[in-house]
Amino acid sequence: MTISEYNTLIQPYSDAQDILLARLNVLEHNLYNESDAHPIHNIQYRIKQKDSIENKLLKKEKEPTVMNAKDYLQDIAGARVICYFTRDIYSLADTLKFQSDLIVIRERDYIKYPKPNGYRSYHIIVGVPVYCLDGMEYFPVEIQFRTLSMDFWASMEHRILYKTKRDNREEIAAQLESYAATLVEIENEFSKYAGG
Ligand code: 0O2
Repeated sequence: MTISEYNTLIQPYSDAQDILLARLNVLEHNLYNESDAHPIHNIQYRIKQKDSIENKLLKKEKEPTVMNAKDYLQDIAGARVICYFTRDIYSLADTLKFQSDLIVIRERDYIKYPKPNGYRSYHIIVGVPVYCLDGMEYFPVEIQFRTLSMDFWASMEHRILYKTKRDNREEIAAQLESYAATLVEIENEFSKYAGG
């Protein structure tokens, strides 16, 4: 895909991402208006780079074209919402799911069902209506909800092991899995002090 094709491709995804970020901010204000207990620590977001889109399509054994990007990738727009506690994640996600103009495309709850390597996070792909001159189309935005400790673990694992080749992989993986369990315990302890 050319740079110009890439720029045209990502525009509506970027619009969908902006709409969703605005929704999340409004939700946070409405849900927690009266208290100081803001549930969101920070939000990161990105639009997938051209190289990354092409590589992901090739990995899926698809030609790296604009059409295939639209058909096969649902994480061109992505946001990572870092919360303090797990209960905040479910309150935000549940409220988001009730917004009648959004559609839930896919949900993966790696908090209730962590991955065998210890990865924990709640993923939801939401279809956001984007209106343009020739009508409305839903564009997917992938949201990863994580607590601070889940994000700490996932960021480290991403750096150390995820998609990397290492000789002593199994040994490191076992260590990281045990750290994930320790972090769950620590997070539960912190939660007790915040009314959880
Ligand atoms: P990157 O480098 O973060 O962009 P797909 O539907 O094809 O996107 P999948 O695996 O079916 O991929 O979807 P899933 O399980 O919802 O995971 C999507 C994203 O979650 C990954 O994106 C990672 O960001 C994150 N993730 C999933 N599993 C792990 C894990 O074990 N460790 C870490 N650190 N992150 C994970 P990408 O595109 O794979 O990677």
